[in-house]
Amino acid sequence: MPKRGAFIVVEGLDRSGKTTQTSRLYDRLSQSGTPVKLYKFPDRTTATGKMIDSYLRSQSELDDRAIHLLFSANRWEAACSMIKELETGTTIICDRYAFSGIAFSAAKALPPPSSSSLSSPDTNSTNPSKSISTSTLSYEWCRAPDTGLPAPDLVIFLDVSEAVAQARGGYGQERYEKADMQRRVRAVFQRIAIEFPPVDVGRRAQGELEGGLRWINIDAGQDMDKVGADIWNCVEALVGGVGTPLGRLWS
Ligand code: NYM
Repeated sequence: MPKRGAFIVVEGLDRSGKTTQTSRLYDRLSQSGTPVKLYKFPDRTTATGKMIDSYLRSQSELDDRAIHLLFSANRWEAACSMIKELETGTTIICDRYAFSGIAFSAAKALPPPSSSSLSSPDTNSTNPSKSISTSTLSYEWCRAPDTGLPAPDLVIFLDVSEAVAQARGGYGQERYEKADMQRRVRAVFQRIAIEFPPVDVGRRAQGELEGGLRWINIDAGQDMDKVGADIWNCVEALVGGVGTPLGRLWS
């Protein structure tokens, strides 16, 4: 059976350097002759993406559940093409995916990080004027709409401290780009990471990375070239393609 392309997701908080690192990785792979495609979610060019963009820029208001489902629909719109590309041998690099979906939505239902508990009910929505409690934005609820999407082979989480993120020029103008929200998002990302078996990056043999989703944290506070080298160290074993069938999320 010919090998399929590898599916590699890069996740992280805002200001973690994902966009820089995914485009560098894309360039490196294409220069080495690997068929590769770069995706970025949200894809703001589609119909759902335009609604998401307007929400993120605070030009429109949406219920927390409605925006969560739009982010998921935005991925589902691309799922068929992604599956075809992977199965015909193209490697996919993806800047954010369903893990951001869970992290940013479930974070809205968390209490302030100092007393953080992922099972606590919400008292602190990003939009307190809403009549329906955001306590329904549970971790499980946020995970559900992405069930069945193609599962990545590898998630690289670019881990950046609040101090480093702030030193990079602070957060931008978009919704969620606030220190308190980012702390909550980080807590949910940590909750997601513990669901996956740890990977010893030093033993990054292909066999170890194949056959199920793996999650790797990389210190994104380092020099940009060092972060790129650490990413390459994880990805290299998958560059020749993957011999196991493409998985589906949360199964
Ligand atoms: N975001 C991104 C979500 O809230 N849910 C999602 O499913 C995804 C993919 O959108 N603050 C948030 C995270 C970011 C924002 O992302 C836009 P970017 O990478 O800044 O364009």
